[in-house]
Amino acid sequence: MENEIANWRKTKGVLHFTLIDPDKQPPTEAGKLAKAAQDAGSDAIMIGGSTTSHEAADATTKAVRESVSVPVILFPGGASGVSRHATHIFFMSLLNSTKRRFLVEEQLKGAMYIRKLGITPIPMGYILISTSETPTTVERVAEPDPIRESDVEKAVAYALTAQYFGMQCVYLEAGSGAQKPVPLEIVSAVKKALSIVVIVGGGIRSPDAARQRVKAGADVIVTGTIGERDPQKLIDIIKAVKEKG
Ligand code: 1GP
Repeated sequence: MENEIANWRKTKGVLHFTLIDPDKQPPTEAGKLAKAAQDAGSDAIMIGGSTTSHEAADATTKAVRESVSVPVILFPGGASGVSRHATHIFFMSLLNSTKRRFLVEEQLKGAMYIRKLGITPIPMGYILISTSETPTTVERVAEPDPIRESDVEKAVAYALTAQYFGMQCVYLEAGSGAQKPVPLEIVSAVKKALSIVVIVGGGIRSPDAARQRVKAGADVIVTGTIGERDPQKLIDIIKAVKEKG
């Protein structure tokens, strides 16, 4: 299987992906948000949420695909998030979930359908880092084996597990709307230990927060919430991600 995400990283440098949650706006609005993100320099649009229905995911993916030319990558909370309108799908296992459903069951439900639709899967190890006192939605749903901010070695062990499973990338996730992003110590320790692509997201709301995580070794920065609230901030964050050295 071709490693597209590593190829994008090689040719385009550090990447920025924009996450759109189908539950947060109607499809036409999602299309406009995606277009604005693409115009601001975002390299791909991700579509997903922890509680999204198939109808919402499908309609939003269609509207986004019609609005942009960058890859449209599904980031599903489960098999219901699969849509034929996407170009790619993160075929992901939530490695520190304690629920079999998020480790392999939803994937099993979606696999045959993905083959039939011909969407390109990007195998990904998804790792939740608990940075906030109030659990984020994804934490409430996934009931993770907790990785706290100081559990650097535990985070590295999970990330290595993803690499040894043969996954193409690892996603260090603080959760959408997290009070604090993934700590720099975890980003840099994971980057040092791994040779696969390192994606970092959740709670990144300033150019500085993005820049620091790129310096720590992130290959891809994901933002969601900020693009909905403050389009100018999104432009500044993407600029920071794309700064050289
Ligand atoms: C969530 O990492 C993404 O999966 C984006 O999080 O909405 O906090 O930017 P934010």
